[in-house]
Parts: sequence; C-alpha cells; structure tokens
Amino acid sequence: MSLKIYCDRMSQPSRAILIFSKMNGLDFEEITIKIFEGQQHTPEYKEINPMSQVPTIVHGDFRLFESHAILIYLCSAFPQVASHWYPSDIHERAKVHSVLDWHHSNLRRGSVGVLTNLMLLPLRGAPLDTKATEEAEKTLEKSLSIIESFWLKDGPFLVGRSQPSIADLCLISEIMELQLLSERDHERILSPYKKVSKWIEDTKKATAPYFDEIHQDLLIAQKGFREQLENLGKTN
Ligand SMILES: N[C@@H](CCC(=O)N[C@@H](CS)C(=O)NCC(=O)O)C(=O)O
Repeated sequence: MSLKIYCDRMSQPSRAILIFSKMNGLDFEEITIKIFEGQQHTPEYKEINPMSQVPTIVHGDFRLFESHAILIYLCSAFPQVASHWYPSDIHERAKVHSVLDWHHSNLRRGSVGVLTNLMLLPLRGAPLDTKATEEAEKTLEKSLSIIESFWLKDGPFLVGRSQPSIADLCLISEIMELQLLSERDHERILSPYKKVSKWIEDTKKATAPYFDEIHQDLLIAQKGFREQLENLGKTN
C-alpha cells in the first residue's frame, strides 16, 4: 500500500511526521503543498483534506489529517516502527497522549500567537497589537516553563523517557518554528530554558541526520525573514 505525505517543510507538524517517517525507514512519497503560496486551498487538495491544512497522509485509500493522529496511526500501521516512539505499556502510552493533548492547547497556541504577532503581521505591515503580543508571549513562556519544570523533570525526554517518543518530535518541531523570529526575540524568549535547549540538542542527536535535513528549509527561510524584520526595525 502506498503512503503519501502531503506537507510543507515550513510547517511544524509536517516536519514532525517527515522526521518520524525517515527515522523509521517508511517508504513514502513527499508531496509539497506550499502554504505561503496558498496551495492548501486548491479544490484538488481540499478533496484530500477539507480543512485545507497540512499535514495529511493518504495510505492506500485511507486519508487522515491532524499530526498527532497521523503519528499514532503510523506507529500502529507499520510494525518496523521502534517501540520507544509510541510505548505499548498503557500507562506509558497514556502519558504520551497527555503531553500531546497539552501541546495543542498550550505550547502551540503560544508559539503560533507569538509568530503571528512578532513576525507575520509586522511583515504584512500591520501595526503591533501590544495586548495580543503580550498574551501570546505569556502563554508561550508559561508553556516553556512547564516543559522545563514538569514534562522534562524525570528524564532527558518528555514524560521521563530515556528515548524520544512522537511527543518529543511534535513539541520540538513547534519550538523550532520560533527560529523565524528576530534573533533578539528568539534569544529573549528561549534563553532562560536551559533544559529545553539540552532536550532539543539531545533530540537532534537521536534523530540525526534527519532532524537537520528536514529543518534545512526553515533555516534557509530564517535568513530572509530576519533580514526583513531588521529592515522594518530600522525604518520604524
Ligand atoms: N492541528 C493540526 C494543525 C495543522 C495546521 O495548523 N497546519 C498549518 C501549517 S503548520 C496550515 O496548514 N496552515 C495553512 C492554513 O491554515 O491555511 C495538526 O497538528 O496537524
């Protein structure tokens, strides 16, 4: 059965799925849907994912969107997936689900809010919305602080695991998106969280060489975004 992954390497959940699939030697076709060019809104793609978002997978006749659900499905559908990605023990598995659920209503909410207010809207010429920016930063900083003091308290990876699970990939891909902020904002927001930095480095090593390969487009784009943000700062 063929596996197709519709994704954009600029999208955090897409990167989590690509790194996972490469790490586990899945045979798949990567189909790029460029979200900054609006390709998610074409009628052809809407047939595949009515939500018009990436990522989506098509496995044989089966279509699925939502990255957490996709990762859980891939762990269940492909026997070669190493067990640490999605533990079989029900309590260990439930803890992975717990951090995944927490991710969407906390870290992702804060991170997307900060990127929207400090990067996307300024680049579109919108005036800074101080209240929205402060709220997003508060959510993001609270989330980073909870990862540092709670989710990473029992081991090098989330929920006390000694090897990464699908949750580590999802949360770290989210945090990596913050590379698109100006260097000053990135440093200001991330530098207090030493355990978070070490966890990212450990995950990078555990998923080499795919982590760097899949993040390459983001880091290339970072240069352009940061230059534009710097020029805005000079003219404002
Ligand atoms: N909860 C979804 C989030 C999907 C999502 O927000 N995808 C973004 C890219 S990261 C997207 O497709 N944005 C384009 C749009 O909404 O038009 C998941 O985890 O898969």
